[in-house]
Formats: sequence, C-alpha cells, structure tokens
Amino acid sequence: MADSKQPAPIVRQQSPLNVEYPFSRLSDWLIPNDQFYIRNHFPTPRLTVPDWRLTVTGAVDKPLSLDLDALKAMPKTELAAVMECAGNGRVFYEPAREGLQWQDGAVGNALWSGVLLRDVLAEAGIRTNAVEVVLVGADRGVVDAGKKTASPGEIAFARSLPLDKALSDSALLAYAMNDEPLMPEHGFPLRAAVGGWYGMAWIKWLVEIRVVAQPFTGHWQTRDYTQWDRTLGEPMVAPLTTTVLLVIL
Ligand SMILES: Nc1nc2c(c(=O)[nH]1)N[C@H]1C(S)=C(S)[C@@H](COP(=O)(O)O)O[C@H]1N2
Ligand SMILES: [Mo]
Repeated sequence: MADSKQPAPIVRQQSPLNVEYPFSRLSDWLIPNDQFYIRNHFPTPRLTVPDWRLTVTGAVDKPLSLDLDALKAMPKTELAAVMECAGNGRVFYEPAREGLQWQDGAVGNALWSGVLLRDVLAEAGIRTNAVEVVLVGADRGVVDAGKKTASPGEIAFARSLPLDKALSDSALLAYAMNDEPLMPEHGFPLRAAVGGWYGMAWIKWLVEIRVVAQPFTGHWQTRDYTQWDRTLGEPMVAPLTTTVLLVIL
C-alpha cells in the first residue's frame, strides 16, 4: 500500500529486477505481497494461464502435464513460512563480497497456499531409482557471459530437492501468496515454497518437475548457492539448503 510516511522498497538492481523490503517497516507477521522482496536472476517471464502447463517428467511411471485448474482441483494446503535469500545481509561483510548488496530485507514471511509436491509426485508415481526432484523455472538466460565458465547458451533457473524433502509437509507448489494469486514477480502462476530452506530452492514460474536418478549438478546447485562442507574432512563443495536459525534470547 502506498504510504508516503513509510520507507519504500529499495531497488537493488533494475534489470533483472531485484528489490529489497525496507526492514524498518516491519510491523506485522506477514509482509504484504507488493512490498515483499524480489530476487530475480533473469527477466520476469510473463506467463498466461491458458498457455501454461506443469509437466512431471523423468523417473516416473506416468509423466504428467497439468494445467492450473487440475492443480486447484487437488487438496489445498496452506503453509506459513519465511523465505530468506541466502545473500541477505551481504552488505555487512568485511571485506565486501561480490553480489547484490542486500541489507536486512531480502527476507519475508507469507502464507503460501497450493498443493503438496508429494501429492503431484504420487499422481505421477515415483520410480524406485529416484533420488532427487529437480524444479525448473520458465526464466532463462546466459550465465557468466564472456567468462571461461559461461553457460552453453541460455539455461533455465533450476534447483533440486532430495526425495525426503520433496515428500515432506514443507514442500508446497504454491499458486497463492497471502490469499492472493502470485504476482508476476513472485512466480505467477506457480512457485515452490520450501519451508526451512533458503530462497534459491523456492523456484518461481515453475514449468517442470523432473524426477532424477542421479544428483542434479546444475549451475545454481554446484557453482552458485553452494558452501564449503567440512564435516567429512577435506572441504567439499555442497549445495546450500537449510537456513541458519538465529534464536535471540
Ligand atoms: N525461476 C526462478 N526462481 C527463483 C529465482 C529465480 O531467479 N528464478 N530466484 C530464487 C531466489 S535466489 C530467491 S531468494 C527467491 C526469491 O523469491 P521472491 O522474488 O518471490 O522474493 O526465488 C527463488 N526462485
Ligand atoms: Mo536468493
């Protein structure tokens, strides 16, 4: 809601659009949709319901192609959950780190509603060799253009969930945010809501669910949104997953 006395959302990048929620505005447990932070890697795809389909492919018995009505006809589930970008607070690093210079506002709580990912997977029938579920967005682009690590042409924003998380109570395919249809910037008509995981797993503009028999090694799984895992001795690169919960007593 426009209110001149309140700080406005902060545009961190114009193209692709990246906007921060002005954290000092926080006054309620839900962030209104039009103030919620926006984190885009590519331009927002403008999808229309008549043309949009969600396909379920890969290691399944029955590949599916679902329209929005088919999803809405399935049992509806609500999940109130915080989504936080893994880069939130980056501006506070010393020395400075490359990337969008978020302050505190690349985070927000909302009420997400839609269908459980596991209900869709059950309809397709997961094969016994499945290990992960890859979620693929409709937005695409070249990454690392001009560098040695440049992608071979355009690639889609995609991320995987291990099977146990994909089948859990906290993996939702959301078509509504705070009881309104998703705004285009937040993934219309369908996005993932993955409670407890950083924002990179909450794939927007979802168009494909691919069940795979090997761990997914896409760009945002192995080159970006990774961390050094030291738990097995020699540090290894591991995908970022769950958020760090800070309890202040
Ligand atoms: N398809 C797609 N999904 C995406 C992204 C993206 O660029 N494309 N960004 C991810 C990241 S890093 C975050 S933090 C959240 C942000 O969601 P929001 O823009 O609705 O706040 O979406 C995630 N899902
Ligand atoms: Mo993010």
